[in-house]
Amino acid sequence: MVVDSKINSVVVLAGGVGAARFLRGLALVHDKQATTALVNTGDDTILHGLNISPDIDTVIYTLGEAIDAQRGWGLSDETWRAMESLKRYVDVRPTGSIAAPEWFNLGDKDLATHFYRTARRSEGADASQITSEIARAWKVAQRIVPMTNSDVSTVVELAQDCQAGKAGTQISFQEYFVKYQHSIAVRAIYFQGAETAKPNCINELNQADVIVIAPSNPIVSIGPIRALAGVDEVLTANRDKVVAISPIIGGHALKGPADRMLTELGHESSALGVARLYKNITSTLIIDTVDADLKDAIEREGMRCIVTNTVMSGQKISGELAQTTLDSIAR
Ligand code: FO1
Repeated sequence: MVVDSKINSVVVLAGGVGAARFLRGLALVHDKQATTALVNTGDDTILHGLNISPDIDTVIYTLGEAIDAQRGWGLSDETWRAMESLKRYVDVRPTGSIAAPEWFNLGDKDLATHFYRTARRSEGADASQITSEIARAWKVAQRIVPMTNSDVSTVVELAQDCQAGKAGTQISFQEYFVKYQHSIAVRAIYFQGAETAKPNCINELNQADVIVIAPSNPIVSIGPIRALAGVDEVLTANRDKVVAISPIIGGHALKGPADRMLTELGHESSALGVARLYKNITSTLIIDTVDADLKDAIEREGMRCIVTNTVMSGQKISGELAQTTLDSIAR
């Protein structure tokens, strides 16, 4: 392990897959005990009465070397017997009942995590405590912290009439993402509960040597964290040590709906569009080599721009990206 002597604590603002891969790379070049991931929980949902935290679990399973690499979510070597058994109840479910939601796939091994989280919540434990217990169970040495201990829900407003409802209907993020495979147009995103929710890690952000905005969806992964009272102010005050990695490469997201969502919400789906969203809170933006021609335009927005390979197709590249990210602040 290489430990950069100038850098002690690193806080990473994190969504799901892209952030998890970045954190795995960071573990190769920076002390895990001095790394905190502040993770989006706007995607959290309750199904079958179970509390499910997809981004938290994606980060923990990835760092615990247990993620299903191909799907990017859930556990490897998973079985689906509970989901198969659920189908029996779909036919008897009364109209209007949301019991037996078979559109959201919960693997048999993954279910144990949701059982544990739900049981601990009913005992009164808060999200931070439960998350640290789950991380410990997976032998994850980094601090994994939910963005807040309060319930904040990302809600998506439909732009047009579609199978999910009429234009203007609001649906949960997981319905948008999983049930409708993010194939429906959106016209607004809300983070319900964010105004009154207390963010975690404000002190850690102020004290961090480097704050990384992971290559996650700027609207629905980083957006909920920024929507919590005081977070943008802390990032702005610490802008010199904030570095972001663009999740948009050649105008497209590697996974998920970030590119379409940016366009639908009036932003440019490019690394320059990402720069404009982050310019008040970020001093440095890292973009992929395919976007090298955007460097000058990004720097005209008032940020430094570093061009490198950001496609984390393997651990070596993730480690190199993490090193470049730390070096960009510690130079
Ligand atoms: N994503 C899917 O596309 N389909 C699923 O059925 C699905 C189930 C699932 C279960 C547990 C979990 O932690 C994540 C799951 N995801 C699934 C991924 C997840 O909902 C999204 O990738 C994130 O919310 C977006 O970051």
